[in-house]
Amino acid sequence: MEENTIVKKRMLSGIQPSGDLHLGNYLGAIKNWADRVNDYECFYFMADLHTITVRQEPAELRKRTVNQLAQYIACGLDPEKNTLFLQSHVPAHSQLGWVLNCYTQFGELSRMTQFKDKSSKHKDNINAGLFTYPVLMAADILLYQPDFVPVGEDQKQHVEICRDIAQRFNSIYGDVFKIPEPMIAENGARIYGLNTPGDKMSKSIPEGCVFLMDRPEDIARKFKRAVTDSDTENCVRYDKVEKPGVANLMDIYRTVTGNSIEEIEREFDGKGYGVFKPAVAEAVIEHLRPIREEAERLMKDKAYLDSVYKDGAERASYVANKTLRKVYKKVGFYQL
Ligand code: ATP
Ligand code: LTN
Repeated sequence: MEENTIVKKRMLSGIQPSGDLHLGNYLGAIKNWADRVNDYECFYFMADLHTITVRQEPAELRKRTVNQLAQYIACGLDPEKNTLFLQSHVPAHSQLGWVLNCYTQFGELSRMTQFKDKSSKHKDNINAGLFTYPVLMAADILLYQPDFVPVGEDQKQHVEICRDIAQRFNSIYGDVFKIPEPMIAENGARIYGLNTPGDKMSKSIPEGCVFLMDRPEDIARKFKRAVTDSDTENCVRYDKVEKPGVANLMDIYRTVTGNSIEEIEREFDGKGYGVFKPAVAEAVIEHLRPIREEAERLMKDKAYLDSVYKDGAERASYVANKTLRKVYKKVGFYQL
């Protein structure tokens, strides 16, 4: 065990419990985490501190935070092999976040696309937390000294600013932080909405969004209404520019079946969308069925989920506090 901890590279990532998990989160992030569990030492957390940059209903947030853990585990993140924890249970995130705020420039935060997006969507609540969100995210990452941060493409910019902050800090105080690399999935890095092939699949457009806990009939209905393309070709061919809707369905199909694009084109040669769309729906339904069933079972076992969070917080705090102590010492905080 001790030996593995030294040899294995470390990964860390998080998802906000701000909505129900969907196929985009699963294929873009969680599935890749689960696939790598034996090769890396993994830390995964629910970023609840981040969720309040946008107003949340407290009871809902509390409920989702526990349910999301059940869904992580059901997706294959075994708590025995991964450290699964809740961000707010490890105070070091907020503590390092404050320090790093003082090593981050206003100008670089102003360039973050997520800030620009979210502040234009929530004009009545452009709070300081929304602006400094990438700094807290940098703290989340740097506390654990990971080699890789597996995220969807939309988060790449945040991992890059984290690297900049870490390099700046290291250049003043020596090698305090490991400089992490973003790890973007080859397949599934960006899953588009089923009815909006120009925009990423997102919980804010529920009709084109397949949630992990959706019932099979809802999944079937959403795929039935999926946008294919505006031409009359009716041919299953991978062309992201001319046929983004079809390419998106093919991307989904290939990630859940493991078949290559060529195999998929061959499988549906001459068959058209009328056959293709239900086949994708069926593959997704069958892929998600055991996940949903296991998550439903786990959600009823609150004592178990609490014990996972408790154990995870202890393990995470041990690693995080070590980094935080080093940072406090370096910047000159008086130690007892
Ligand atoms: P929203 O639905 O409001 O856009 P979100 O679902 O993107 O939010 P996040 O917490 O921002 O939720 O995302 C969690 C992880 O899932 C991140 O690593 C993100 O890159 C990835 N992800 C989210 N949506 C997609 C998508 N459509 N395709 C691929 N990866 C995605
Ligand atoms: N910003 C991410 C969630 C997140 C995260 C992190 C991801 C918060 N802290 C640290 C990776 C590493 C998002 O919105 N998806």
